[in-house]
Amino acid sequence: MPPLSRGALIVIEGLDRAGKSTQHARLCQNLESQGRRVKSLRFPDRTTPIGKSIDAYLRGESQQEDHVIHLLFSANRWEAAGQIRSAIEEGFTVVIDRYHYSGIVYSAAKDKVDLSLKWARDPEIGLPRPDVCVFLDIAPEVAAKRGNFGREKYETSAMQKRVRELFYELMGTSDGLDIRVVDAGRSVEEVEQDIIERVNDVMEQPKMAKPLTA
Ligand code: T5A
Ligand code: NA
Repeated sequence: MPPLSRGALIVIEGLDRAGKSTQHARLCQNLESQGRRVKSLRFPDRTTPIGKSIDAYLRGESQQEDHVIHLLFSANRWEAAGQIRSAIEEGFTVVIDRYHYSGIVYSAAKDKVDLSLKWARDPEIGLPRPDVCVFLDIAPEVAAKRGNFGREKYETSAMQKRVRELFYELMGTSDGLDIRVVDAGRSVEEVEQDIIERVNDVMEQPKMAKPLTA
């Protein structure tokens, strides 16, 4: 393992119940067992004051106007942006469970004329840009059969179908350059192995920790 001047920024993305948190935990362990210092984060971070508002909204305990909740999700990332940047500079590999990709796609999936992918992306400009985003792809029907589906706000078949379409639309933009698709409909171990391969590809030469651009 060659020494890195900076750590890599890795994101795990996908539909609800695609297995992100399961794979996020395994990836952190795998990277640690390679001898790397790892910092693990997730969005939404439900522990901050903004995160608590998001949590109440997702659980149906409070209402938010669609643009407002979008900006709260984005603000929740900006709260952590400085921490992410310093960790990378200190040589930590930062692994995040959901990031701005979810932020953009879930809001745009509401299909409001004034809530386009572009509108949704603008508040994210300037956040640390990932070296790689592994997108766990799964058919919404398969995801819906996994544990606890349907508990939170966006866990309906119509919403998940639209979210998946928009993830593919996003892959056709500059964000797509960072995305690697992994078939998440297989066993936990098969998905894990695929993720390690995708991540190892970029680990040797992480990019220059650039911010997201317009
Ligand atoms: N959101 C999020 C926005 O709208 N804007 C934003 O900016 C952000 C960041 C909450 C919601 O917020 C939205 C998106 C979401 O709708 P969350 O807190 O990440 O986001 O959601 P969670 O409920 O924590 O996570 P998910 O529902 O997305 O589940 P995961 O993490 O994808 O799946 P996981 O690993 O918990 O697994 C789910 C179940 O499947 C099993 C697991 O054991 C578990 O029971 N499983 C498998 N079963 C079979 N085969 C496999 N390969 C399996 N892998 C896991
Ligand atoms: Na999760």
